[in-house]
Amino acid sequence: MGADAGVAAQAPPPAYVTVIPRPLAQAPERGAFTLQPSARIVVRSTSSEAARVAQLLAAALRPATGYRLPVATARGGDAADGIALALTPGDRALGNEGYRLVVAREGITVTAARPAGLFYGTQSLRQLLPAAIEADTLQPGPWRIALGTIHDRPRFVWRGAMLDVARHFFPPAEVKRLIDLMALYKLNRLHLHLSDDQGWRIAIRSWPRLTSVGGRSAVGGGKGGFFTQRDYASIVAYARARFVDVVPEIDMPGHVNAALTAYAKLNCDGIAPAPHTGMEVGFSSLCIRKELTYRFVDDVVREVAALTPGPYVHVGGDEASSTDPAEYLAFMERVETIVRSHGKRMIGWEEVAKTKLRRTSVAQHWHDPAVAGLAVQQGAKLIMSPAPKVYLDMKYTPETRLGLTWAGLTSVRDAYTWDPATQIPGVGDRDILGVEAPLWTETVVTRSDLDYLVFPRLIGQAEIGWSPAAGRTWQRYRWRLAAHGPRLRALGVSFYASPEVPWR
Ligand code: TNX
Repeated sequence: MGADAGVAAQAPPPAYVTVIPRPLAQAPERGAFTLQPSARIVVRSTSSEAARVAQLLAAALRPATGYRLPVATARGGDAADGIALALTPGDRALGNEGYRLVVAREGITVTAARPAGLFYGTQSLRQLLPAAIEADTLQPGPWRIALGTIHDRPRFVWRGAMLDVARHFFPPAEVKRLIDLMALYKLNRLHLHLSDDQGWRIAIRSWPRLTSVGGRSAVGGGKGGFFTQRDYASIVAYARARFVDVVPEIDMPGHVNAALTAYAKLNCDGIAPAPHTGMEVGFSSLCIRKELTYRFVDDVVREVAALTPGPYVHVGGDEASSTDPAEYLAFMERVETIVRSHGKRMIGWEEVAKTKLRRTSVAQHWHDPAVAGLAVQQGAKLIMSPAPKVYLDMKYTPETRLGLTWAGLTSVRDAYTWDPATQIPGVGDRDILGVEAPLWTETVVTRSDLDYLVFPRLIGQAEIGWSPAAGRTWQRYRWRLAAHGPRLRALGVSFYASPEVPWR
């Protein structure tokens, strides 16, 4: 804690201040609760989801503490010297994701109306413990938690990250690790960009060459890779257990070179192009006037929708500069109908807002506020991913060894100091589902590359998506973020230690 340990006793314990995303309300008190080796986690509910939240908490705390932390189910009663998770479905005040966390001398209680809220309460609890709690080996403790109360609920329902597995492939274990890190910061949507010019990354049973041929390329000539449907289902289940919905994206009608290499018949001229291993965009298109194209789209969307418990399928629609503009509009409208016919709602990048959009569809703003605004004019909602603020693949500084610069340089401060409700004239909170930070992977090959660009900027996006805009300042945030340095190190995250932040 360094200098802060000397701060007068009436100052709030740093632990509460440093919880990210900043909770709606918090009241630290003097004193601390110490987690004992005999502590239990008690679930006051018969919900199996609540029990699973308790198991995840126990699994998170066991390695560093070495405690057994048995999970017990009890009606009423208290969790003397332990942690109680109480589901109170009647108590709707905190919504679907809110929670109340009370750290008292006698024990800790998390209360929520829904299991997601319990889960988020336990994530705040992790952050109130010393950073060493995140180590995967036994640590000395003691495991003290400052007394106090947190009352919390998110501003937006959509708090997302996107991973492009098409430019470079990341196997299921890496995706699950990212899900774990997202969950710690209460992010709840993982958008997977599953296909692009350089590779097709999800097995489609009715079109097997998409992966057997289209999956074998990557930017820079790497070996590529793909998810079997089983791999993909295991990612979806892992995410779901952590209250993250996976949003699959199949990009069309542009960004399809990998599919076109796999099936010559999808090309207007019937000739398959060579695999693409460069970084340029905008040169490929599905053949809009072939009926086969719509059979292809229907098959792909059907199989992807069947693997998707969440309500959305993302169909890209961006940068279709090799598609005739009128044909683009007709194509996207048909695609929206196909997505709906498989029981899902369509998301597209903002360009889809140029078409006649249903109110249940969603556009993702990345580049042009005027185009994104067309979606809101049609009654559809927006996901906010303005590139200069949230694109995790932009360099931090000119010296950053990875990343691109087309949207500018994005320092940790730049990534934090923006608000979703002030990006597009006339577009406010009620038009916005939330925030999503994409990692495009043209320059990202390894786990440490990924860590370096994603962290710490994603943590700031998590706060923007969850916390009230009022009272968010860079000066306070940089100090609070600094406290996450030891935590990220304990988690093995090779974050960019930006000099803008007074890291501990
Ligand atoms: C733009 S954002 C793209 C991607 C690139 C990215 C690189 C968007 C909808 N399209 O194809 O990977 O820039 O930053």
